[in-house]
Amino acid sequence: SRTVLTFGTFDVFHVGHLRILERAAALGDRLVVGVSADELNMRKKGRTPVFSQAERLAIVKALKVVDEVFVEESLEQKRDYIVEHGADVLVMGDDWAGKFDEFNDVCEVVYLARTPAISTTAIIEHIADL
Ligand code: C2G
Repeated sequence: SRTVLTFGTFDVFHVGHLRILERAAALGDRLVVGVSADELNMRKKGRTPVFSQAERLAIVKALKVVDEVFVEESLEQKRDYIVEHGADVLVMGDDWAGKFDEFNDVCEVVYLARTPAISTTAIIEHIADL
């Protein structure tokens, strides 16, 4: 059986998030998702997510296409996470294209196209402008 692993913040969960998880799941038999810790998000994007890591984990975990979730504590632990979860495929959105090719020695690395015209930032701005 083929295990697929992907990572993300999944803050203010939207259809772009859903689509990438569906497409990731279709690449194997089991989908594992590393949801970034609040603390990692501060470092990555310079702001606290709207939804806490416990809330973001609960949402992602409840999805039909997701088999397992864990907290991604740091970007530097990617290789450990891949090995630990027995991932055969690492899937990332193409905003990360090329960035994880170094893991090609332990698993297949696939970048999927992002869903156009939707993002957490755009949603936050839309709501702020209402
Ligand atoms: N995504 C997408 N289409 C969008 C928006 C997001 O396909 N319109 C994808 C991203 O490419 C990513 C996933 O949804 O693969 C989660 O997006 P983010 O929450 O923005 O996650 P990110 O900050 O890229 O986290 O270890 C790496 C990071 O934790 C990845």
